[in-house]
Amino acid sequence: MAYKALYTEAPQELWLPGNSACQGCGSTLALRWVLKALGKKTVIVAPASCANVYVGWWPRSSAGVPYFDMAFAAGGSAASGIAAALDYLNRKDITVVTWAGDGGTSDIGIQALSGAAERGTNFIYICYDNEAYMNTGTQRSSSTPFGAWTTTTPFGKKQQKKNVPMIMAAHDIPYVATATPSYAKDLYEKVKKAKDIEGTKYIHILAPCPPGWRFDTESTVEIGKLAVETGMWVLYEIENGDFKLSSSSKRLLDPSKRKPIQEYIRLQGRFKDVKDEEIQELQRGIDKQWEKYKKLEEGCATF
Ligand SMILES: Cc1ncc(C[n+]2csc(CCOP(=O)(O)OP(=O)(O)O)c2C)c(N)n1
Ligand code: SF4
Ligand SMILES: [Mg+2]
Repeated sequence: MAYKALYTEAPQELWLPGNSACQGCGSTLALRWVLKALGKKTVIVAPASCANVYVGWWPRSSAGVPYFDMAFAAGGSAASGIAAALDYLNRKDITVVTWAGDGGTSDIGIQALSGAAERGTNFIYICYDNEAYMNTGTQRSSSTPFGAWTTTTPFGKKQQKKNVPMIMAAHDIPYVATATPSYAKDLYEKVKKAKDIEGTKYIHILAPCPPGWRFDTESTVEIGKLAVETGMWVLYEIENGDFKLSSSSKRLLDPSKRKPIQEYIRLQGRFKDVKDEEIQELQRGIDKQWEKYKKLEEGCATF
């Protein structure tokens, strides 16, 4: 029912069908909801990634809004230039969005993002996180989770996932949030909220990727749900420094309420060779994050 109301509230489709994304792409599913939340007066900057490919070529592009393919490192800086130009023209009605992958955010683009946040650039930076460099054939990024196979981690990644939303929270920007398209209403509402806030907003979206994670294309939404239900992916918002777990994650503060992470990883070929001790290490990293979130939720810690 909630979804019916959501479709009624936001019937406009600004991400068009027939695009060249893989079947079951979590990134384009998220982008569809992001554009429903933002509306037509939106400009997108997309650094090198799958997002440059699935948008297609003008005049047959799938984006119903202006969409700039950008150099890999320049997501934050190119958006800063567009935001400055719109500010000069006094066009406060247009929302500038960077739509970047995890490689373009957590690795090569982090300096431009950090600079834009430090300047207080008025834009929304959204990272769609498919946890590897998918456009170039699944190389690891600093956002790839511990234990996951990629072509550059053939025996599983040996490092834990970098926590970019927390890095952005430390920039003291007015809004940081996490999301996943499996919880579309939550995603839609967070983007809508970000639209009305002045300054730099950062949203990090977990975007399941069937070919890169090696799961069946019809399981995208289920995989995203399991990421949240097992505590692998935590949904929250940070508004002016106040940390708040979103309802689907808040009920998991008690670890006994979380599903075993095996339920999430067993559906994905990228984890098929993980050993028991590696699953324990993955779990240890997740538990450590949750301890931090618990303290933040209770107001006993700051960024
Ligand atoms: C400076 C530079 N180095 C490498 C590339 C090649 N390249 C294009 S997209 C890409 C991967 C992007 O990964 P990510 O940001 O995670 O987005 P995804 O492809 O997963 O959607 C790479 C390495 C490039 N375009 N520019
Ligand atoms: S590789 Fe993954 S993120 Fe890229 S288009 Fe395909 S499903 Fe989407
Ligand atoms: Mg990626």
